[in-house]
Amino acid sequence: MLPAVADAVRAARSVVALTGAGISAESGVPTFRGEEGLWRSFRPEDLATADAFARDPSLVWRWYRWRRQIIAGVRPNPGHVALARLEARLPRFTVLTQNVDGLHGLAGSASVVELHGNIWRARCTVEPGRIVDERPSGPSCSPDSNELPRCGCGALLRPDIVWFGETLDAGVLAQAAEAVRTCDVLLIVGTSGLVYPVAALPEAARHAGATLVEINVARTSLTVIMDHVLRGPAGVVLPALDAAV
Ligand code: BJW
Repeated sequence: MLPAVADAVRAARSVVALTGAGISAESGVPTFRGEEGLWRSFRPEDLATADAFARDPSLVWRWYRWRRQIIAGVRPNPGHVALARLEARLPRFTVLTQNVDGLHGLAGSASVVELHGNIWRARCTVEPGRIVDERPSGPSCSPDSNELPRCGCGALLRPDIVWFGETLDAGVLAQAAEAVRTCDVLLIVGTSGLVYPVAALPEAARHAGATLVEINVARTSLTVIMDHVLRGPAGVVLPALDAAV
């Protein structure tokens, strides 16, 4: 199976990697679903919706500060690095990631589209165009802080993350749709494929004639439409693929 995937990647004019929480699991970032996923201990409707933020912004910010602390302490793993290495060698390679941890960029990937935002950015609740970069340091990273971060205009800041019931940035979604429509190979790495509209991208790629490859430790809702399945941890499978291409 790996040699066939390597052949397809080598021959491709354009490759896209669609990644999810599973690629960062080996770095120590918790996934959302599954045995040890965040949604086992936290209810998404209490933390990851605009209603939850309106009800209790302190609770939501505490949760994000806790996650920022975890992410501040981790490094990209061999899976992230393998994607960056493939990008450096192939004619066109794009990472579409649902992850908000920024680890693809840290690993050296240059062409990265962050579909669900970035945990290190906050944005104004009144003027959404005002974005504040809050990289590790300062009170916004300490989970003990109850301080609510504010924009220069005085309004509350919120995490620049796409919550349930919110639409993805139209430009970002259009970029993703174009990338999958024009790719020859789509690598689908460490995602359960349950969250829309991102979960519809593999079908769009298939419709446009791409070869679909799933890299995951477990079967997912997308497995049934795959051309190839590489079962195993992304931190092992992706370096093996990089070596074989
Ligand atoms: C490994 C591994 C290793 C582990 N190696 N693999 C139908 C159509 C359109 C929309 C909807 C619809 N039905 C419902 C909706 C609404 C909703 C939705 O999709 N709900 C579903 C849950 C049913 N979607 C939305 O609300 C989206 N907006 C939208 O659709 O706007 C239009 C609209 C507006 C109003 C009403 C209706 C429509 C927005 C979704 C935003 C999602 N945001 C989140 C979290 C925000 C909080 C935060 O991060 O701080 O994004 S949800 C969460 O799930 C996070 C992730 O990016 C996303 C995807 O999760 P992912 O990455 O797949 O992780 P897991 O944990 O699910 O899976 C991990 C995988 O890794 C597993 O498969 C493991 O096996 C694997 N793995 N270790 C390889 N080492």
